[in-house]
Amino acid sequence: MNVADRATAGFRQRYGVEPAGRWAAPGRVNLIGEHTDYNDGFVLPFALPLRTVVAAAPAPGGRWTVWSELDDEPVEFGAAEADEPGRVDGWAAYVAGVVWALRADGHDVPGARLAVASDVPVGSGLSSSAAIESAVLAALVDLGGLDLPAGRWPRLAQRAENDYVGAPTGIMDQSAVIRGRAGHALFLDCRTEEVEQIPFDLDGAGLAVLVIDSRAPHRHADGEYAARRRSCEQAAATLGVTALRDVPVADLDAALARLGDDETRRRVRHVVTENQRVLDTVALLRAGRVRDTGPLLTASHASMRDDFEITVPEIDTAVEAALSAGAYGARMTGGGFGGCVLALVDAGAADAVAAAVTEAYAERGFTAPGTLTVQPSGGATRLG
Ligand code: GAF
Repeated sequence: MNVADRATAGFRQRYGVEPAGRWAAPGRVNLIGEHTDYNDGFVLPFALPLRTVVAAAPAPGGRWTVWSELDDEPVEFGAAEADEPGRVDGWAAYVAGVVWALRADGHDVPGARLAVASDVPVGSGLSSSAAIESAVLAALVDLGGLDLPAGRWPRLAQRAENDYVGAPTGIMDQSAVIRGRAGHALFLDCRTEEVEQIPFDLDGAGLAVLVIDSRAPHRHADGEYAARRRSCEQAAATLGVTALRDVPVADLDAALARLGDDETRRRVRHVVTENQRVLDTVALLRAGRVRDTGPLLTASHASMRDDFEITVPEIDTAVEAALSAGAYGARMTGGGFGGCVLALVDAGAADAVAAAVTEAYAERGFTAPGTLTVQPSGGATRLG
């Protein structure tokens, strides 16, 4: 059964009636621009064909009931729990967080019954959290007839994650998941929230993006993510700028000379050079030179490995094996400490590259990786 049918069937089975509609939001990968979003910088993600679907209908009484195929038992909460971050936890916190963010923004959120099904793997760094937040947000906006233009959705969904769930993430994932467009990568300026849809025609170039799920357990990901963010913010304060976005790559050496310790210097170097790599990648894509972006992807990986120190052995192994098997470029995508690698490969070589990574994993005794090829796909939408 496909994911939309699973959501509908779950809704019928759980609530005994038909849903009023179904809303979908995808996962994402980030082509390039890692840990730049919360530094007011640039990112270039795209939405995946893998989606989370929410079947929903209004419910009387101002309460919310959510069932997910991840869990037998539905979770029910009212305004009191939604208004106090932390009262609802686990996967349902992403749902309660959206209710909270909408209410905090002054909206009269309708009570609802929801059923959630998803093809976005949880804990693989493909933004399953942004997908559920965004699908729920789309559903509640429609069901309540709320006056909330889609341009404001990413910030609201981010607020749900930052302030209700408690993860200090940036604006990239929710933007990609909400604003993604088929056949395009989303060039986002995280300071101004301006976006440009950049054509990313893999088929036309005879290429494919292979996504490799490292299956590495997330090791201390939350604490390390927050630590990276703190160190970037402290460095910006030391340098007297609003955010590291304000350090142009031409001024990097001068900026590094003003920082007291080597670790901070490396963190700053990653962010400043990564912003430039995003701009360079966009320029190549605008010129239709998709294949030539490969070295920038690989340079981004080296920067995450050596300067930002957010990779793990499984991830580095996947990148090295993909490159040895002929990928034009490969890099970890997402927050780090596990998650996925993406590799830019000839369309006809994707299987061979996947097999080479699987073999390298077996040699090192790692759990076998997951692999799939993906196309840039559409963002959050109502299915009907
Ligand atoms: C995670 C966060 F949610 C994003 O905001 C971003 O910082 C990313 O890590 C790293 O680029 O996905």
